[in-house]
Amino acid sequence: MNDNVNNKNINWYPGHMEKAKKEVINSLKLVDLVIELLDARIPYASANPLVDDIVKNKPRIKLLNKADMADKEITKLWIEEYKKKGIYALDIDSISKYNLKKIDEVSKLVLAELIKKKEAKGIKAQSIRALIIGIPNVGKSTLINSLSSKKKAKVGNKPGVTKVLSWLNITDFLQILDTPGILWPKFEDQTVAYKLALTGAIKDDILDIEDLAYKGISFMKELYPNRICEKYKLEDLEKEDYIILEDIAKNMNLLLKGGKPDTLRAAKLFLNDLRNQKLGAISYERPGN
Ligand SMILES: Nc1nc2c(ncn2[C@@H]2O[C@H](COP(=O)(O)OP(=O)(O)OP(=O)(O)O)[C@@H](O)[C@H]2O)c(=O)[nH]1
Ligand SMILES: [Mg+2]
Repeated sequence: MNDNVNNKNINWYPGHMEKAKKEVINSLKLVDLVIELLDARIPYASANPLVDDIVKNKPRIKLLNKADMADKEITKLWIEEYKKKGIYALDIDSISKYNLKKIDEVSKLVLAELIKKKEAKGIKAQSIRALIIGIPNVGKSTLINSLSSKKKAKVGNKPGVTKVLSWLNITDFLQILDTPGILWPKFEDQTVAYKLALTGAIKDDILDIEDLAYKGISFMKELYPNRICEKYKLEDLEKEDYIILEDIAKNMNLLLKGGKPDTLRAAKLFLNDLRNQKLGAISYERPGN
């Protein structure tokens, strides 16, 4: 399927993702552990529904990255929820390196059985091979770089930076396979698609920026109303989202010739603010809903 926007429905599953998915499946037999990297702001929407099928029974840990951009209290709830379900999970920040030291601990817990089996056969615990899987732009390459002492993997703040799979030696004991971000062929639930787009997993070229801004406004109205009111000097949120975007344009003095509100510029400003934490740390999802 090509990049497309059809009837405003968001879908992005270019050929390179299908190819990467096949390569990941082929590489699975080479690894001991799968690291599923999620976005702490959207732990549900950033979980690729294909992963269960792809990973099957391989030992797996879930890491909630970009925890610095999410609501700390809500992230805590997510971690508790995973714990209840017997899933090994950890919230991390790959830039400040928060909690990265604990990855080792959690990996060892999940790999304990494998290590025991190897030791029983007289094989000393040798290097562990892990594969990192996640949606585009979630921070896979950044995490790998932060775990290793040198910068090794290419990173960038747009989806689709890593194009090929590559092995990276993290320490003498750990090798990690970096993979390109993978989405899935169809977003059954467009709310999931909007959350992915708002957090930067879908490239902007295929998105209707104003439409996306309406969705962002709608989330903020529901979750953090005071923050948008303060930031854009809004007094009344009991309006249609497109009117609120016009109000943002007016209050921020973004006007077209003739004085009409420049809603495209307002949408870009708002999305930038949302994505760059100018509206604070945001959790778009809570466990259980
Ligand atoms: N605030 C914050 N930003 C992060 C974190 N981890 C990564 N980033 C940023 O997210 C952007 C994407 O990082 P990459 O490491 O290139 O993401 P990726 O998952 O490898 O992306 P693809 O290769 O495109 O699939 C970069 O701008 C990083 O600086 C984090 O924990 N917190
Ligand atoms: Mg990458």
